[in-house]
Amino acid sequence: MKRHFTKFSSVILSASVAATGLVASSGELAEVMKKRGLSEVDVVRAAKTYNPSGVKDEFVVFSSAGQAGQVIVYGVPSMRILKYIGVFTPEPWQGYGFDEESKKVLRQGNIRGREINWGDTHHPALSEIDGKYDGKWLAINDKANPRIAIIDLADFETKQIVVNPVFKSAHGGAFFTQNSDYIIEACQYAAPFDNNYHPIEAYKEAYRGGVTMWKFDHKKGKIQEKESFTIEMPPYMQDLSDAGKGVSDGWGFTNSVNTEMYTGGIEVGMPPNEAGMSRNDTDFLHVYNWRKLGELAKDPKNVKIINDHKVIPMDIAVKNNALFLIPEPKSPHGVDVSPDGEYITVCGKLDTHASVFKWSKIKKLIDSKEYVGKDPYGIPILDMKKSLHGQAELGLGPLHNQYSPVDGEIYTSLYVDSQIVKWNYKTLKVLDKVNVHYNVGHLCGMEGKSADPQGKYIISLNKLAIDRFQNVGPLHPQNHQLIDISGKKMDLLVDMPLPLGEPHQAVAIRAEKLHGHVRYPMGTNSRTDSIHEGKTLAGQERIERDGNKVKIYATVVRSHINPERITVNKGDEVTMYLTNLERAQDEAHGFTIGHYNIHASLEPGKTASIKFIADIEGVFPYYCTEFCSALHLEMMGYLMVKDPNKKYESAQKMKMQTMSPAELQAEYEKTVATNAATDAVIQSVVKFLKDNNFDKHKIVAELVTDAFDQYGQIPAQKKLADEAVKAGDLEKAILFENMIWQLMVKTADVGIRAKDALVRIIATKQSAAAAAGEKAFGEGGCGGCHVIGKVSSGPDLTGVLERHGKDSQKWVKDFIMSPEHMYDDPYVKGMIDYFNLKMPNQHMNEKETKDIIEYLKWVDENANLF
Ligand code: RUQ
Ligand code: CUA
Repeated sequence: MKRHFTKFSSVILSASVAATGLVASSGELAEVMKKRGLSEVDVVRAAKTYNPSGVKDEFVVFSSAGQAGQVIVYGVPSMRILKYIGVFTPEPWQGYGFDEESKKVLRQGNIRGREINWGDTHHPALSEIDGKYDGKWLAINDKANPRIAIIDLADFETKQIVVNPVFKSAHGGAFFTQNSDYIIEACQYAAPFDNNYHPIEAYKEAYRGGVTMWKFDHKKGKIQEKESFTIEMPPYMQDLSDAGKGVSDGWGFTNSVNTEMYTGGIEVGMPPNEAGMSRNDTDFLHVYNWRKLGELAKDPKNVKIINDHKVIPMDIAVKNNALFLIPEPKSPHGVDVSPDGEYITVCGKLDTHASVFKWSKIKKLIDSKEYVGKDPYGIPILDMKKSLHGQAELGLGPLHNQYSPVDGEIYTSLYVDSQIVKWNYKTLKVLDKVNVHYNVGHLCGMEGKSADPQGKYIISLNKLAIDRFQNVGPLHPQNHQLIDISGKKMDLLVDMPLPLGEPHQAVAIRAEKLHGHVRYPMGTNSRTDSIHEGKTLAGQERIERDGNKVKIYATVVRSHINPERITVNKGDEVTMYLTNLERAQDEAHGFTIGHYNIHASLEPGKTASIKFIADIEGVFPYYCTEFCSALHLEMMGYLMVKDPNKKYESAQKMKMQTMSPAELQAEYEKTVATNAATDAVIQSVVKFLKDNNFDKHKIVAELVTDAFDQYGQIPAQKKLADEAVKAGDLEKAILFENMIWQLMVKTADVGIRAKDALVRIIATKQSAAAAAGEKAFGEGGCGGCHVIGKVSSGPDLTGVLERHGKDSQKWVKDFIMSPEHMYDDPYVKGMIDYFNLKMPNQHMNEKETKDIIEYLKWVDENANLF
């Protein structure tokens, strides 16, 4: 056991001491380039996106996952995927939709009593303060089933889903207003607000479009449904929207695509929708004063209640000068407000132009009531020309815009041309174009739609990938392409396949604005952020029965689930509360019971519950689903479901051989001795840590806290072991002593990591050669026998450069490069006898050998630390 432990710690030590700083041999780069067919430009692009292991990204992107109803999180510039967040769709890894707490969130999304288990997510939006992203909340819409979800960026979990009470679809959302007072959600396909049947012939009278203003409590991160309202609008198919900011704060802007109010009917001999809906030269940009309407909505006189929800009728909005229309080129797509709020760019989609409207001009027309007419519903229309700053001819199929910190600089996606175009919305001049692959929809700048765009990159969210990736069948992944915009010309750096649905829109935030937790306060219901009724601490585990209702209060911690045996009657309603007692970062456990369609993810401190009717009889193993520790497979138990109406015959007991009392005593003593030896190792690490003031370094101090979490559990186990000895039950005592050893190993695991971190902090800096040597030492497997600072399966190497005479370095070099020639050297012979091992030829080349010697010099300089 002792031996095993030393090995174990040496593995940790050698793995974690391996440093960065490898120096490429001369010509290696050219060789790799040649082998892989890379040009110099390729290598520069690779270098711009490559993150060495452990290095984090500058920006974090939240991308819609389209039909998957989830959110994809990835980093820029590395384009590495970090997480999928379950939102409208069950997501088993996170237990989303499989534990009771998350089911409650998912079921908030039921519509008219019906469970809906997917979503067509389009537009994620980050919460804002003064128009700048604050990294607190993420909202995303579902177009198919008009809903909005709120994700908490403290733990990246979905906390709320609201259903739009009057819309039947919703595309133009989510968009936060500049201080996150409201979230805008525009309807897409016009439909009756009530839930009744209305013939399509009554389209103009009974079908409606609109914009819902969801009131948002920024502190709590919750939509307040009762304080939200919808602005009734004509059945024009309101589309993408944006909130005004700066000078235009308080106003909202929403495009539309079917002011023709065409309703198709191929089956009755009518031209298809696509022909009738794009007949007019212009559609309408809707301009509305949501702040004023929000005030009006507080007075019951001004609202109609439909499906228990406030709707402001069009005539009320018109009477209060809060709703206007401006013609815009037909069937437009994106509308995007500039960082200062003064310019509003509408993309033509079917028109080659982008139209730049100017807020001060619009405002002037509104203030002076200068209208060119009214639409059939009585809404005043402003003159298009007088509202426009100008138009720019960009190319075919302009869709969406993003901004950069350069004054007037804007980036627009061209769907038909498959290009990103950089231009200036003030001078209306096109500056550059770059080809993308293929057919771009949205594009994502770094905080590119906030009041504080960061520039640097644009991501092109392409609808088609065609030939870009390995063929994986007719359904292709999506293609996100990263473009460097820091130079005069745009430069496409890299492709990333996204295989989870069609990510319409993505938003990016500077990584340092995100402050995710690593653990919950003990016993937290993560979906409500309150202490869970089922919170269970160590020692409180229990099974409670009330008739046919069984409640189990369980805990999980490396590496056991408590309780380990649960017996219930067939038909019982079983609720199991599970609390993860861990405090250590990333020590999540998962929980499942076979056959019962159950899964929970238990991050440190979390309490989650599962509930089921035990309606099938039998024996069902349950276990932890995260490989959390060396004894992860042993982290299990049994659910036994028996039929109370059946008689079970007990099996005939087999006669098994058992240990003699003397053997038991010997094993007990051996176990205790192993523990004492292990504890001595721990104490030596503790001494080292204390001697070197570990508490001055936050990272080290945190690791030490984690280690002592484990160590602190030992006295209780020791007490149980000693009681068992007293009661004469050595069998049981051995098991408790084994448990103590488990806790010690976990302590040592983290403790040695702490020591290692401390050594790194206080040791002299390694030269590049020494670092390369350390790497060669680690990768060459030298650490398997040689542990720095210890005699292990081979001699300790501290001082090896001194102990072979004045030409020690040469001796070491020769020995590494061809040890078999020196097996007869008397010193080597002695060592072979002592360790019963021969140093093997590890086929190190000359450079590696030299580097290792440099590393050993560094070891000697810091010998006091090992
Ligand atoms: S959009 S089709 Cu944002 Cu371009 Cu949904
Ligand atoms: Cu806990 Cu595996």
